[in-house]
Amino acid sequence: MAPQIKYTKLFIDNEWVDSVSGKTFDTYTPHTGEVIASVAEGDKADVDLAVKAARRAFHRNSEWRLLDASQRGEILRKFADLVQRDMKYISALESYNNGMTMSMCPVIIDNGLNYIKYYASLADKIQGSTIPADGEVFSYTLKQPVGVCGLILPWNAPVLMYINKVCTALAAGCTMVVKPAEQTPLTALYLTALLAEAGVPKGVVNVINGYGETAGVALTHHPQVAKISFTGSLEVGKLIQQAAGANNLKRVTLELGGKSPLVIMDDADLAKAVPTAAMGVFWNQGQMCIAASRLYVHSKIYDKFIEEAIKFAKAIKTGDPSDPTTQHGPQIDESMMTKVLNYIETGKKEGAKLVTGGKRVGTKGFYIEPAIFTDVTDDMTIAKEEIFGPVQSILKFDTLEEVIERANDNNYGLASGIFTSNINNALQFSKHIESGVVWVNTYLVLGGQCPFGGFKESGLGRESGINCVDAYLETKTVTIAQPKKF
Ligand code: TXE
Repeated sequence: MAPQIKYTKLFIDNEWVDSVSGKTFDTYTPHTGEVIASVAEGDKADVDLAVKAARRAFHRNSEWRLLDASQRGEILRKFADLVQRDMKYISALESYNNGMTMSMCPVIIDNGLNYIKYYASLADKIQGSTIPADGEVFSYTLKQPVGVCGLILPWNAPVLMYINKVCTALAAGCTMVVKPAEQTPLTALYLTALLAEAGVPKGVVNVINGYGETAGVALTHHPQVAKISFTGSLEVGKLIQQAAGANNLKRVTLELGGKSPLVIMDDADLAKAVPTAAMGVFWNQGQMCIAASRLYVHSKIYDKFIEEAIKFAKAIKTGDPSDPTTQHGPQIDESMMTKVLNYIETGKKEGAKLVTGGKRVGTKGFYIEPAIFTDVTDDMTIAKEEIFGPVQSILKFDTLEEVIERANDNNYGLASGIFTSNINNALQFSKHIESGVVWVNTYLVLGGQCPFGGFKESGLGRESGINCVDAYLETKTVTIAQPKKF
């Protein structure tokens, strides 16, 4: 049964409100492509109101600013309890609006709980330092929240993205305006209701549903927004950095795309490598910035690996994401499905061999069979560009040195992996690969404790990990004259 949709408006100053223009837009389920709700459509006027509310909540005498840091942590802990309480409902809503399978939603939201708890425990560990400055002075630093943050979310993992950005900003003591992706506003609205229930004071978290070109642009150009944290495309990431430079020099964190290489050495444990490599690119229908979308397999095991990989891909169960036995759901929308299918056509035209899958499934909803290309070469489009779909591109290599060179020859640098039973291979690869995350004999393992972000055009800054709050803080040095050093 479809989950009931409880919230569809904008959230400003802890109130659910219509947009100033009164406009709404439809949101769909990718399972059938049918409309499931109309949500209030915010634009510049609504962003202005939300930023004003967030500014008021950031005033030095506001309820939020006067809370003890440990109380911010308490609110986040309460939030975690509420997410746990409503786990089934949130999973169903995420699956309905995003198409993520019900076999995956609870796993990912459960992981999200760990992130919330981690950020909750960071709230009262934000501290400056005392400094042995030269001269007759005493110096120390204060770590202070940067101000109003604009948090712009993608559609590929809406709950986890919301948790990651909102809870870090809350731990740091910031106030914020969240813009969910236009494709997936529903879970962000529900989580915001839970934050209010957990005791977040009014104006601290505001949500404006809307399109990137209107609400997103208004946020990134707003002179009173001190920081933008964005996850999405490289193209928009560049626009955001330009907007920050052209305006008030907002602080910017960018988590962009990837074309992540996964290397299978000839000494790898294939029983582990084959399924891990497959799920590394097929999980969430390949809609992951960390997807293992360039799979380099050693020439000595190339044929055997491909045989096993095809078997694995063929056995993946595609279908209705609300069925808990489904492993592979739909792409987010028609345009993304078409984009992926076009990449598959390009792969064929450029001479790669499509050995399984790659066709649209049915005519309703946006399903694509998990696809494997072999005989892929470095110059092919499918080896260079982010596809963001269930397409495994397999390339052959002979030596570790060679594969490191080839893997690094890409503008992205988000994630990478290696399967090997030789520790020296693992160490060499980890040292020389240009990526923010490296997995050895595993893939897709993420947690709140570990910094996450990219080299090169995969982004700017890191999320999660012990220093994640730094991106939401300013450091202030205070130097006090002393009559005499003592
Ligand atoms: O991303 P957009 P799209 C990659 C992936 C995908 C491609 C396009 O390759 O195929 O991007 O996806 C908001 N100013 N990733 O079109 O447009 C938008 O409303 C401010 C990788 O969905 O970047 C949404 O909230 N904001 C990825 C968010 O940006 C703007 C996740 C992302 O949308 C804006 C998603 C603007 N000018 C896609 N234009 C990852 N890194 O995980 C759009 N937005």
